[in-house]
Amino acid sequence: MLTRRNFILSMGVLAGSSAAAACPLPAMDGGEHAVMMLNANCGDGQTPNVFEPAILHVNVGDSVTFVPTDAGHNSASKRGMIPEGASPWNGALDERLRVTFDVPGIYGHICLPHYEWGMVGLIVVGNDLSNLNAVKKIRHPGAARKTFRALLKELEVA
Ligand SMILES: [Cu+2]
Repeated sequence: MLTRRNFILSMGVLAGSSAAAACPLPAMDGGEHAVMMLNANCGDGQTPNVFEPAILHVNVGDSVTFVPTDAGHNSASKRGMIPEGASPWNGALDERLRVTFDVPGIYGHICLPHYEWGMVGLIVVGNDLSNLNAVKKIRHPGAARKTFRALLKELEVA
């Protein structure tokens, strides 16, 4: 029987477990990767609206699933920030979207509602940085400029 007290207890357990479970990346098999869409950074719990990981390295032919761990986000490839011949994607809000990467190179992607607030990420396929200069030329509004610059710098020194 669900008494009021039990109801409150079970709500507490649910809230606690979902907060703890939000951070570790979902387990994926070889060739399958996940990027979580989060309201706050796992590490510091502060930086709002992030892709986790912000930079993901995958092999040619691998797939990435954008996971709507938190609500209100999407992933869309940024025009001019994907390799020539690659297909763009544009996930709906809260959509769990799986994208397969057959063309090597750097892919920049953004969350449309939080683009200006710096919710952006990079996926590098096949360790290929040959479109780096093209990617760096793209202009961004607000905090996206700073975040993309920081992520691209991380790529260059890695
Ligand atoms: Cu977002």
